[in-house]
Amino acid sequence: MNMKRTLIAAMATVALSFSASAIAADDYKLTLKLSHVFSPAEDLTKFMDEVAGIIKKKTDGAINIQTFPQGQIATYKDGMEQVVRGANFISVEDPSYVGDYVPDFKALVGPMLYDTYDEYSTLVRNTKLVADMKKAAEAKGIKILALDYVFGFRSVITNKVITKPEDLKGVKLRTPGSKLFIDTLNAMGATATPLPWGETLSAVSQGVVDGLEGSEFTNLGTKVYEVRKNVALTRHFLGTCGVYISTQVWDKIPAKYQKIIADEFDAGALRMVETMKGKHGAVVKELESYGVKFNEVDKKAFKDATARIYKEIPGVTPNVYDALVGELTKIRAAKK
Ligand code: X3X
Repeated sequence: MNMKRTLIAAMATVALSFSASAIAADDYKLTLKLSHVFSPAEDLTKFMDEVAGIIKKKTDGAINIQTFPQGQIATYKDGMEQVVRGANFISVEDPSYVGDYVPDFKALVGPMLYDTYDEYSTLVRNTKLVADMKKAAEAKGIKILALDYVFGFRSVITNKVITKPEDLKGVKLRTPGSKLFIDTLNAMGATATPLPWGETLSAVSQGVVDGLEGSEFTNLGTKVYEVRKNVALTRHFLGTCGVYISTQVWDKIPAKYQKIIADEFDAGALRMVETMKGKHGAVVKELESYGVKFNEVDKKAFKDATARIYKEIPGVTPNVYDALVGELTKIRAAKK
């Protein structure tokens, strides 16, 4: 009789604990602040707002992601620090900022590496090389939800016509404060001048800098064309953002909500890649209608000038550049 009572008591305890966790999951609510520097007119902003809305709907309001565009709250390195410190915060930044914690991410988005959006997206989604990088980021407290919110190749935007590295001598170009960007634009021959995006257009207008580097989508979305008319098609970086959350915060989110969050940020990036591929031609035409001129450059000269960057990244895994090129070669061959 005692055995039976003990068994019934144990089953009741288990049932209660299950129902408690079920109630806990149903009562679970989390508000996250999502921060980036893009303007309301830019696609990245629209995609972040869209994904946040879908997640809120699919979790019946349990996961409330408040989006803060245009650098309203912490961005760039400061935003990444919020993530690493375990704040209820999502940072949307270039993967080179993850590189401050896992240096190989600087090589992942290094200069003159990619020819298409798709090959980068395939690389970051389907290779063990990048999967291992993501694990290394988690060991540093950074859960990566996406890496391919692509917003176009970044080129040099000035009034002076630029075709080769020598043309950039003495030319001050605004870059984001990422050391990878600063070192790369200096290697290209320019004088890199780091500024947050919010100060960039006024600095260009006032002649504090001679120009900047950015994509056609940035050019159109933030009206760079009103202050600079020449784009030298260096395509030195693929403009892309990753989406990062603290592992401490992530691990406390119930699994059913983790899946929705991960799936929707993942799907949003794929939608954005397709959207940007489809829009690029029209964006170039619209910029040309505003008087913007595009010119080809000596790509080999810029590639040679920036090759040393991969060897100079402190703490980078030896031969990671060769490993990236090896994966890209396989991806390109598979597409043929
Ligand atoms: O960290 C995210 C990107 O690197 C931001 O690049 P940035 O600071 O040149 O801004 C791009 C613009 O499109 C923002 O409006």
